[in-house]
Amino acid sequence: MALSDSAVQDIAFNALDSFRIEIPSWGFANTGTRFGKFAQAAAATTIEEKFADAGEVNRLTGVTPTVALHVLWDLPNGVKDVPEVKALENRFGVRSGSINPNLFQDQEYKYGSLCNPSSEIRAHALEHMLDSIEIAKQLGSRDISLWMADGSNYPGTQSIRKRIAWLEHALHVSHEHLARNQRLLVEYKPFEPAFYHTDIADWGMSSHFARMAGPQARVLVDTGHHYSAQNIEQIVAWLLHTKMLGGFHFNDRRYADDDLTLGSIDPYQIFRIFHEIHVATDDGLNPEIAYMIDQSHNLKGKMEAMVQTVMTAQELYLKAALVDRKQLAALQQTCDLVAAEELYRGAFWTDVRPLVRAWREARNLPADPLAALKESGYVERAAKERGSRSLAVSSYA
Ligand code: PSV
Ligand code: MN
Repeated sequence: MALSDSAVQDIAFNALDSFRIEIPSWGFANTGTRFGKFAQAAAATTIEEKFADAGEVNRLTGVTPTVALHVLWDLPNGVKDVPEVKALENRFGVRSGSINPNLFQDQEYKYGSLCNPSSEIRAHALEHMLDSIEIAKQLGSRDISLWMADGSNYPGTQSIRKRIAWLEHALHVSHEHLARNQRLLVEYKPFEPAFYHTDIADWGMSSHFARMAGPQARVLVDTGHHYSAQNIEQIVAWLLHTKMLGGFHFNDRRYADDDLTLGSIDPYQIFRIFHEIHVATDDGLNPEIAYMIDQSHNLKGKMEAMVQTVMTAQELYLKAALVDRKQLAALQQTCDLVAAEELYRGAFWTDVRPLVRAWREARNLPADPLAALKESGYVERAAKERGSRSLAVSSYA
C-alpha cells in the first residue's frame, strides 16, 4: 500500500530536521591540480573570509552549522589562534567542527610523518597530533579527523610492518590525550600521494588502527578514496555492524580522488550508503556519524558548488529515507528480488525536490538556496573585495 502524502511529508520533514552536514574551510580557498591553479576572484584568502563564506552557506541552507578546520591552513600559529577563531564563530554564526591535523606538507614529512623511520620526525608529528587535540579541546570540537599521506613509492624501500607498529603507538598515545567527549577519526585512502603502499590504505586498516588507538576512535569514509569497483555501501554496512563508523567526507569521483560534486557522477551510490544508515538506525545501532563535505572546486564557483553539494546531500538523504524499509525487509525475506529492487529503486527515482522546498519554506529558509545566493549578490561583492588578493594567491590555504 502506498503511503499517504501527509505520511510522506512527515517522513521527509523528520529526515531533513535530523540532517546536518559540515563544510570544509578549504572548500572556499583557491586550489588547483598539480598542473596548475585557476584562481577565483571570490575565493577566500583568510580565515575570516572562510568563516564569512561558511556563515553564508549556513544562512542559505540552515543545515551547515559547523566548519571543518585544517590546522596549518587555518590556525598556522596553533592554539594561539584559538581566540581569533572563537571571535569569528560568534561573528559569523558557525562553529568550528572537526579539526584536521596536517601531517603532509612539511618538508620533513617527505618519507612519512607518524610512520617516518626517524624517531625525531615521528615525535614531531605526534606533537602536532597533540597540539591539534588541544586546539579541538579549546574550540569545543568533538572530532579530530586524521588523514596522513604516509606511504612509499617503491617496493622494498620501507618496512611496512615497522610502520604499522609506529602508527599503532602514535594513535594510542594521541587517544590518551582525548577528552571524554572527543573522538579520533581515522581516514583511509588507497593511494596518492604514495603510489606503492599507503600506510592506511583501506577501511580494514583504519578499523584496526582505530581499535588499537582506543574506544573513542572511529573510521572516516571519504567517498573518493576507493578503487572504482568497490562497493562502498557494503563497507559502510560493515562499519555500522562493527560500530566503527565515525563519519564521512563526501565528494564524487570518476577515476580517483577527483573532488567532484557529490552525486554528480553516481548519486545512486550515495543513496545506497544513506539507506544502510537509515536501516541501522531503525535497528537501534544509533551510529554517531559526522557528515562532512571534502571538496575543493577549481572550475565551479566555490560558494555555488558548496550550496549545490549541501542541497544534493539533503536530496539523497531524503530519497533514502523514503524507502519503505518494513516492506523491503519482507521482500528480502521471501527473496522477491524484482519487487525488492523496484521498491528500492522507486525511492531513488522519486523527485524529492518539492518536498525539500516545502521543508525549507516551513523552516523559514530560502526555498531555493542557489537562487537566493545569486540574488544576494554575495559572490560579486566577495569578488570585488577580495579580487586583488585572491587572484594573486597561488597557495592551497
Ligand atoms: C586527502 O585526499 C583528503 O581527503 C583528506 O581528508 C585531507 O584532509 C583533505 O583531502 C585535504 O583536501
Ligand atoms: Mn578526505
